[in-house]
Formats: sequence, C-alpha cells, structure tokens
Amino acid sequence: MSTAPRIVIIGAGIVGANLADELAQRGATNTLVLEQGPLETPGGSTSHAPGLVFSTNPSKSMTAFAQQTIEKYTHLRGPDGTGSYLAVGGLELATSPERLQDLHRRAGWNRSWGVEAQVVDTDECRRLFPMVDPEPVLGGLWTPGDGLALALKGTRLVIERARRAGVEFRDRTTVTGIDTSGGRVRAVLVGEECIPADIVVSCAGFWGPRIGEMAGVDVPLLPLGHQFAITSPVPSLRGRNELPKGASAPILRHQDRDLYFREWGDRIGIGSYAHRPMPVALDDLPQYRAEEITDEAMPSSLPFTPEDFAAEWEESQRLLPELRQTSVDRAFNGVFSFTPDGGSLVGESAGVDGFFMAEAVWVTHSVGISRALAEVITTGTSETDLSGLDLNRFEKNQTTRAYVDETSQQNFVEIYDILHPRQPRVSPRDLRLSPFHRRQVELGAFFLEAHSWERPHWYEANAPLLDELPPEWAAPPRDDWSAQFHSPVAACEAWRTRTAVAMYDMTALTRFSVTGPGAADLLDRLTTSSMRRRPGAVSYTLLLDRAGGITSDITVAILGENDYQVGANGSIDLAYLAREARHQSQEDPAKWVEVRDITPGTCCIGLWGPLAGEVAARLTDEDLGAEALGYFRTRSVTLAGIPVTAMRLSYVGEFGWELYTSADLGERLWDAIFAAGQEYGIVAAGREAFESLRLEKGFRSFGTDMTTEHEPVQAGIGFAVKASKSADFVGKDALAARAAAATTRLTCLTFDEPTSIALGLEPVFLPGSGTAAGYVTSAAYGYTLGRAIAYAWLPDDLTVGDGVEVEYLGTRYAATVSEEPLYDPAMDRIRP
Ligand code: FFO
Repeated sequence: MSTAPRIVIIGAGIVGANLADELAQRGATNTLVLEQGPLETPGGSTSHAPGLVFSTNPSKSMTAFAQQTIEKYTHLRGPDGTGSYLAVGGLELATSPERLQDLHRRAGWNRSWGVEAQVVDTDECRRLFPMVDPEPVLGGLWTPGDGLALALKGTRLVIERARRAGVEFRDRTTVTGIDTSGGRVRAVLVGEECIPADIVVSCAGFWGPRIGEMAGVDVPLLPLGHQFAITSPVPSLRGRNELPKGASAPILRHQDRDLYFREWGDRIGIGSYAHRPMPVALDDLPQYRAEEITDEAMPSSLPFTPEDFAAEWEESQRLLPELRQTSVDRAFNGVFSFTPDGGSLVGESAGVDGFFMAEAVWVTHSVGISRALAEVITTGTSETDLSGLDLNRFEKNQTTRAYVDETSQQNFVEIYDILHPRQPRVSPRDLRLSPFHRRQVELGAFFLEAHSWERPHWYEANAPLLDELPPEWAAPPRDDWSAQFHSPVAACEAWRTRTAVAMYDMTALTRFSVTGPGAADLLDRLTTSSMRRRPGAVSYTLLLDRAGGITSDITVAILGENDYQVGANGSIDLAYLAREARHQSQEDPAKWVEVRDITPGTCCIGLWGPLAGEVAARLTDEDLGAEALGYFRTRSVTLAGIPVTAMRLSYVGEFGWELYTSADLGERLWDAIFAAGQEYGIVAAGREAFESLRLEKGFRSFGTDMTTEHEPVQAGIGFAVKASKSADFVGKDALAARAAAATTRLTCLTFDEPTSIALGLEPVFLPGSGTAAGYVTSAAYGYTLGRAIAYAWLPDDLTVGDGVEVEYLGTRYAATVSEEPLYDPAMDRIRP
C-alpha cells in the first residue's frame, strides 16, 4: 500500500483538475478528485467562463500565473492536434484621457514583469479590431500574448493526463462533511461514506464557503452574477472562425463602460460589469441532477435579466456598429467568485492542518495558481510568491459575512475603474480605531487604511508649518497622478522628525506575545537569529521558507523569561507562528508555547527625533538616554504614570523609541507626550513622511520590497541572518546555494531630476534598452536629501553611479544607482 499522503481534491473545475495534474507531475498520484457534477461539464464557473486570459496585473505573481496558463494551454493538445489556447492577443481601449494615461501605467506593469505590451494609437486599434468604431477611441493597450483559453477542453485534457498518471476522479459525488477532529483533516464524508484523507484541497470555486463551513474555516468569498450575452451571427464574421466558439480577433476590453468582447464563432460574446452587483445565495441556485447539466443549463448559470443589460447593449452597438444588425441570441447571468480585496484565496488554513484551498481563481491564473499550490503541497514552498493570495491575509473582522458581502460587491463595481494605488475604499471604514483616533481627528488627520486600521497619512494641523519650512526641505510640485492622496504637509512632518521630534501612531503594526517554556525554542527554530539571549534584547530577524526565501522580517523583543514580543507584518505571520506553536506544544508538552495577537489590546507611539530624549525626560525620572537603554534594547518604564514598554529602535532612522502600552491608557499617553513635546516643536506625523524617511534610511518593507522570491543577501538584509547562530532554523540549509544562484539585487536609485517621482511597480531600463531590466518596488521623495528615491530589483552587476531609466506613465526618467543608505550611513543619528 502506498504511504504517500492521501490527497482529496474537492471540485474538478479548471483549478481542481489542474491541481491534480500538477500534483501528479510532481509524483503525488495518491489523489482522489471529487466532483458533484458530471466531469465533462461540472457546472461551476469553469463551465461558463468566457475564457479570457490577460496578463496585465499590478502583481508580479498574478502576471506569472497568467503566463503559465498561456504556456500550458498552448501545449495541451487534443486528439485532433489543436491546442487549448487561442493566441488572439488582447486590446484594451481608452475613450477618455484618464484611461489613456492609465493604459501607459498598465503597459508599465507588463514591462516590469517581462510581458510584451504597448500603447497603440486609434488607427492601430482599428487595424487590430476592424469592427470598432474609431470615433470615441483615443488609443489602446495591445498585449499580443493574451488570448482565450478553451477552459473546458483544456480541463478535460488535464483530467485525462492526470488519470493516466494514476489520479482517480469521481464525479456526481457531493461532499457532505469533513472530519477535522484534533485540529486536522482526517476524512471527507460523502453521505454515509467516509473517505480518509491527509490533505483536503477545496477547489470548489464559489461553493467554497460551503466546503469551508464543513471544515470550520471561514472563506471570505461572495458569489456574484455577471452578465454575458452572445449575439446572433455577425455578417462580416461569417466563415471566419472554424470552431463554434473560435475567435481570431483580439479579446477586447472597453473599461470606460465596464464591458469586454470576444469573438464567439461568427458571433460576438459580450461580458458586462456595468450592472448592479447581484449577490447569490448558494441555497437559491437552480438545482440540477448531474444528468440534466448541459452547456446551457447548469447551476452557475442564472436567468438573464435584460433590464440590467439595456444600456450596455446600446453601448456595445455604438462601439461595434455592426452589432446593430444583430440581436442578443443567448444570454445568462453567470455566477463567479469575488473576495474582499479581489484576490484569490490560496493556501492552508490557519486552524485546520491539512485543509487547503484554491478558490476565487480566474481562468487566467488557474494553471499558475494550481502549480504553485502543488509545489506548496509537495515541497512546502512555491517558486512564485503566493503571499498576496494567502487565505490567511485577512484580519478576523475582514472575514465576517457583512464585511465580505460589502467589500466583494464593491470590488465588482470597481473592477475596471482606474484606482490610484493609495486610493482608500469609501466603505466600510472606521473599523479599527487606535486609542489616539480622537486626537488625530482633532488634528485634521487624513486617514488611509491598513489591515482595516485607520492610519493618519498627514495632519492638516501641521499645514501652518509650510510657512516655516526651510526651502531646501520643500519638494517640487507633483504631476496630477502622483499628487493624489498626497499632501505637501508631509514635508513639514519629515522636517520636524529629522530636526526636532515627532510622534507616530504605530498601532497598526501587528504584534504577538509569544510565551511559555517553549517560546525560545519556537523562535529559535523559525528565525535567523539566536533567541537564547537575556531579557532586554531586541532582534531584527527573518522568517524564511524551506527554500531560503523571505516570508517576513520581524522584530523580536525579549521582555522576560519565556516572554517575547514579536513585531510582525500581518496575519499571515500570525497563522504561521500559531500553527508552529500548536505543533510544538502537541509534540512536546514540556515545550508548550502560546502565540497571542496582542495588537487590538495594545497601542504604540513611535517617539523619534533628535529632541525625543528631552521630551521623555519631562515624563519620567528614569534614564532613557542612549547609554541607559541602548540601540535595539527594551525596558519597562513609567511615563507620566503610565506603564510603558520602550523599545529603542526606529524605522524612520532617528533616536527614540517605540512606546507600547495597553489600549485603555493610550489616549493618556498620547496627551502626555504631545503636551510635553510642545516646547520642543513636536508634531504628530503621518505615514507619508514615515515612508519617505524609511526609504532614506534604506529600511525594507516586506511584501513591497521583498517577497518569498528573494533571499536575504540579495534583498540587502543578509546581516539579519546571524552567522554565529549554530542552531538549525527553517531555511538555513538552502541559504548558501540560493544566494549563490541569485542574479538580481534590491538596488537604491535616486532620480537625476528632483521632480521625477514614481509610485512603485514602474519598469526600469538600462539606457537605450527596450526590455526592462527590473522594476521599482518602493519610491518616495526624500525631503532630507532633496532627491526622489526609488528602490528597484535590478541585475546585481550594476554598480554605484550607473545610469538607468525609470518609465513612469509612458515617459522615461533618468536615475542613478546610489550608495545606500542615503541617510545617516554612519548611524550617528539613530545610535548617538
Ligand atoms: N517591528 C517593530 N517593532 N517595528 C517595526 O517598525 C517593524 N517593521 C517590520 C515588522 N516588524 C516591526 C520590520 N521591519 C528595521 C528595519 C526593518 C524593520 C524593522 C526594523 C531596522 O531597524 N533595521 C536596522 C537593524 C539593525 C540591527 O539589526 O541591529 C538596520 O537595518 O540598521 C516595520 O515595518
């Protein structure tokens, strides 16, 4: 009998089928796929998906996943020798100047990720899609590699291949329960039958929440109806496409009106996101017996509501005038999945070992995501970074029904909107408020959201400082796009931080307490630093995956014996540490350890600047000087009668502390510091100044500057892997080879002109080259330096002084590789 883990996949749509195939190709063939519908047409979203595959995406991973879908489906050939992908290209139209500018931004993403794309003029749009009326068209984004996946055909082919490799598929089989006793999956129940399983992967698409419920796992997904109409035959298309659903013209998107088009044999298929969101309750879906499911009748296909399509039909006929000779022949409201941030849900659940999912996955990304998950299941890590899709990325309040319903519908509404990278959602807001919130409102804070915390970006109360700001600290004016959600007041806040003192609300920083006799063992095993140090020590350290990729950078403070405080990057870290703690406690009760999220019950003020010491001295008799509490040391102190944990570190690069206390005492602490600071020119400062200051100091931000695709040395934080650490830790064995194989490096750039600015994700070129050499991660204006800064992943043979070009909204700006950190390289300021 096989000892390989028994994997049960629920759902044989495009994701489940590809997952089974990708697992089989990695030797994991002890797999059973259960499908409620008939295998030929399961009846979920795959069965009605229009098949558009498009690469353009701000996420590097999502673009890579799309490329993998294109590659695999191109080579999946049926008995007739034809593939499962129609490489017709993709064309996005602009009918407004704002959209045209945005197409340049989108072209930039493609260049950053190595995908061919260009903005073309109206004539070229017409040449590429002759049916288009050129009159309203200002230009288009042409991505020649995009096209149409024959989703059902490809799925059938991968099922056949997986079967040949030994995977078992059972259709017409509805899962009714999942046994998760003892905190891990044990079996899948189908009525009376109990199917043992070591690993269960839900690929149930919009049925995911129902499967999740069986396992006790929240699945933040909302099924929504989406209109799709197919016209009667179009005269000029007669005889053009061989297959009944074939196409030769590009997939066409008209985002200004929330519409997309594709050829469908001699017809045109029209998809619309212009209508009201139509949430679907799973219990209300039409019921079919498996034998009743056909291409046209299936549970995921709801009756068309023509009243929601009337304006879009008119608009379609305006854009493609030949459609006036046609009518809508067949149409339906197809059900598919939306999530609070629009992203897929992938990975293992935090609370139930062995319960995985890959849901809310579009046809576009299906192969890549299935492959990455197969890698995770077989090796523990994936080649392409999955952290942006991790199902554990949400905060608890973000998986409630009310939150999921509202935000998912909002994502539907905004799907084709031009969204600024800093643009906050309008509702729901004010979900998590720090204890300082009332004071921040009084100071005119402009809030943006982080992990659903309200976080000030600048304070209007500081605007009068613009009159005092020395001219060398003022930034040149910005272009209209980068000026959005930005204020010149940030310059004043940066100035005061560097020259006086400022207070920052750090409450949104995710933090855990790690306690118990096994605390040091846990953190020693999972981080790159030694945790067997005396209380008072603070480390900046890394979490790595087994392949040596960075999964987070964290701080660990040793507060007391068996008492650690971790500053982390979000709930993915919590899921990881909590799972590892559970395992350790189960395996060795003498080494039990508990990981608890203390973020909500505590708060934090960063008090930083050359005069921070003076401010603190007004609040306590205790010595908090640089000698008494050294750099990266922590101690309990009493400030204005409030018990506080002070940590001597600073992400903005100035002398001072992170000051933690319980949430109930937060406002009192804020008031005491603010009052004591008045005579030293204290300001409350926001995130915009913070971002600028940390980039000047060269401090990395996980998820933006680095991901699991990078190892520490190339990310410039090799120092955080302690050579002196003799104990084993996750990723240690892989590090040397991984670093030796790296060819890119996180590189500091400064723009040659002070006005040039980037926002992140822009492509970077070697001078004169047409192919991007890399891409920007973070960018900001450096007020202290009087220069604009960008960090970028670039070939590691570039050296200081080399010139490069950053393409921002279609224009290239000269920049120079610079020595880092740009600010305080000798650490005189932060470590006086
Ligand atoms: N935890 C705390 N307490 N504060 C933070 O600002 C953050 N982070 C993330 C997550 N955890 C946190 C970690 N990022 C440094 C750089 C990046 C950080 C945190 C700290 C830093 O001070 N680096 C020094 C380290 C010197 C040393 O190890 O001795 C340096 O590079 O010089 C905020 O995002």
